[in-house]
Amino acid sequence: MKKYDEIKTKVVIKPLPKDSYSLSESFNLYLRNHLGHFTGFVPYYFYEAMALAVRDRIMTNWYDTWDRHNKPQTRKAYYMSLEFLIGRALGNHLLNMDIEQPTRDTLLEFSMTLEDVISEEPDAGLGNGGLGRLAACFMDSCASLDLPVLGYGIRYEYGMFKQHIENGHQIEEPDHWLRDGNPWEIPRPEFEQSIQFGGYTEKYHDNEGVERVRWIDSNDVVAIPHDMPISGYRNNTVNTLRLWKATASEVFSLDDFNAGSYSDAVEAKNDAEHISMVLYPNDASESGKVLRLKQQYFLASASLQDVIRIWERTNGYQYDDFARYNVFQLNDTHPTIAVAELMRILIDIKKLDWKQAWAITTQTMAYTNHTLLPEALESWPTTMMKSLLPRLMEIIYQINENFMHEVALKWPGDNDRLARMSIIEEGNGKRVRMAYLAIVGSFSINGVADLHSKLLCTGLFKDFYELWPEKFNNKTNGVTPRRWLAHANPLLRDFITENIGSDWVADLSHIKQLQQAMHKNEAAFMRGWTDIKQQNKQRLANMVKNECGVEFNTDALFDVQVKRVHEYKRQLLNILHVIHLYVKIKKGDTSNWTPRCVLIGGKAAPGYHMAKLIIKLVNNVAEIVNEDPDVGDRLKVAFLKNYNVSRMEVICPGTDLSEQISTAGKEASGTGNMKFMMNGAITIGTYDGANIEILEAVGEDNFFLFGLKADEVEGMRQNYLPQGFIDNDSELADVMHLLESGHFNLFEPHLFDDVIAALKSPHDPWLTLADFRSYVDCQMRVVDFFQNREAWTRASIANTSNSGFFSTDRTMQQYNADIWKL
Ligand code: KUQ
Repeated sequence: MKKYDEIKTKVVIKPLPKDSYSLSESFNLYLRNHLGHFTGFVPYYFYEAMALAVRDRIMTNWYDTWDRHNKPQTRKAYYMSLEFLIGRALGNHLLNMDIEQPTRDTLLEFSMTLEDVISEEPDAGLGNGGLGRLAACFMDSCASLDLPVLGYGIRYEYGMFKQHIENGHQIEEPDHWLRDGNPWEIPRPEFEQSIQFGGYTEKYHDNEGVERVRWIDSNDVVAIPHDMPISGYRNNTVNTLRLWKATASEVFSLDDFNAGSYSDAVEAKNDAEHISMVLYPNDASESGKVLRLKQQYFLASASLQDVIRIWERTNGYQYDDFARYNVFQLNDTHPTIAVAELMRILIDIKKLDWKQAWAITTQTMAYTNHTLLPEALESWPTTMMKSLLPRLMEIIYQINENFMHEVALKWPGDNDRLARMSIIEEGNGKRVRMAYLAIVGSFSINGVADLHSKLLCTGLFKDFYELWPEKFNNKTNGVTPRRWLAHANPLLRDFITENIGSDWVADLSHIKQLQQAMHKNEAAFMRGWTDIKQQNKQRLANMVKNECGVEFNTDALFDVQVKRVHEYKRQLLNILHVIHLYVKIKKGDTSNWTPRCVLIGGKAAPGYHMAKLIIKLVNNVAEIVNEDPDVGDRLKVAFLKNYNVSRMEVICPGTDLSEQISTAGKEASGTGNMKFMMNGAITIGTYDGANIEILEAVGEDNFFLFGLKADEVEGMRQNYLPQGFIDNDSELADVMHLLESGHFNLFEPHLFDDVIAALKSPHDPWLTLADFRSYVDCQMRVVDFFQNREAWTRASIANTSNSGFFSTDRTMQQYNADIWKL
């Protein structure tokens, strides 16, 4: 048989033309020959045929990039993440490959618009929120910068649940996004990997008489890679996102099958396939479920084995310079079991000794922390870890023992410190602290915004920072300007390009030039800017009308808070302000009133009672406010259901005011804040996460800052008396009174008792009432400012023109310069 490489050099695949004639021909072939649709009009098939035609035009670049990035002596990074919140792909590829116009032309033959076809694509919702979307933006930037970075994730059959609202309550519905297939993915069963679970370990002596450990009697699951192309912006680079699907292994099911138990065999198959069945819908909180640990190990093991397979193909069976050419970035602690798994592979399978294996591991692993919230810090019971992953548990104990020696050497006799820093948390029910395993096993540890990284060093990871200060660094998050400006806001994209050329799409630092461009013809520039904002507000208003049945007038201030619903993000503070405005209107205190449309959207984790109650409260307040004839156009409130990536593409261009109002010190970074800023919204926000850096970039005249700072929050906690704030602020008292009177739950008595109790509790961790006055005053400054439309427009332009830093291109360049060194 000929070797693949020999054949490959003979069969040269020519890139397909990208003109509308050729595209139309491909499209028709797919629609009619491949998919078999001659009659009827099912818009989904138009999407599918178009996606396949476009994919054909990605393919040669994909091969070329793969070859180029897999040459020997090419250092590569692997972004390991349990989440990639990609959203739709078609529009993104069209932009990157510059074939939007031929695509429009082709569809015109069928009297279809591109927008109709694009909206047929289901969102790939393989993530919860910011952390998953960040991974997707990183992939986009790495391709656009031609960095050899491979993404590794799980091909969940069901992504983030779909959110419905019934009688104001959140109802979750499964998101079977793969039901009609996925035209973008290429399954590669030839590169399957086997993953072990359960069983036990035993010692044995190998041929050379060396004592070794083997892991036996395990139930094995097979991981099958499915590759998704990640195209770079007009640079012919196509990177790979490799997603693993779990299936039963032949051996696994055949045993039972041969024993005559067909149904047991099928059950085993089901068990295996459950591993990649569904994304855990908890954002910033731990699930603690065995299946979640299985997912984590499944991803880590399959990906590491895959990297080693590729390594051996080009480098043979030597691992001396493995660490020179490979680096793993762990997206939070979720894939951190990779630290122990790489040790296992190198020691048990590749027969390296502990020292060599540890050197390789600690030179290739890098860990990103995304949260300080204690409820989100992962720790697994050692009992669970031992029964599911017996060999990994042994290795973790060994890592910890060595580490404890190191600590004892540096701080002799400091037993408290030993206990504090131990990877194994003692006490009844021992647990493995995954963040500590990640720190001990990595050469780099980073936070995701300046403040967050500082708080890691002074708080959560203080002991570790004292031991290894050189490991700690900051990498402020970003968002990709391709999706979040060029694709989501075509009107502004064309306007910007008319004014400063198109270089900004590939290098957002150029966006600064908007300021000078504006001065050339200020009046026209400002008019253009406001016109576009109005049109984008209309597009958003249409969506709100369709989805919520609420009429948003585009002359009003569009005030938007969309993000996961969580107490620390303080959607409640927003609602208290809405109630305050309602009280004012009812009192007739409406002279010089600025009409405001408040939009709130976001999903609550299905088991998070308080978050779900907040959604219900928003819906009830919206109903009362919107139906009150005294209120009219002065105030509108809508809860937008099923907030996701493609909805954000409509929301952020149409927003005037971006709500980023978390309790200071709690939001690690935030990335929605950056999407809004890029699209010319002005932020009302606390001194938290990346808000701080946004404020510094744009200047305090163009940002509405309010609330306690992180250190003030900690100070206030000692002696927090919410009742005092109510007693000293008649407007807050009015709001609380109305809420407590049951005005928003007239036929559902006591419905909001838990919300009220949480707000009034001296132990409220989010200190919502402490920031009420500052927030309401700040909102008054907002409306004053909005009345002067010219000033507002200037601030809006300032926000977009100063958003250059918040491109993930910059973030990725910093990861590369400081950590990856590709
Ligand atoms: C935790 N932690 C468990 C799924 C997600 C998690 C399961 O990451 C964003 C930040 C944002 C932070 C979010 C995060 N998600 C932390 C999570 O809350 O502030 O912008 C990306 O860094």
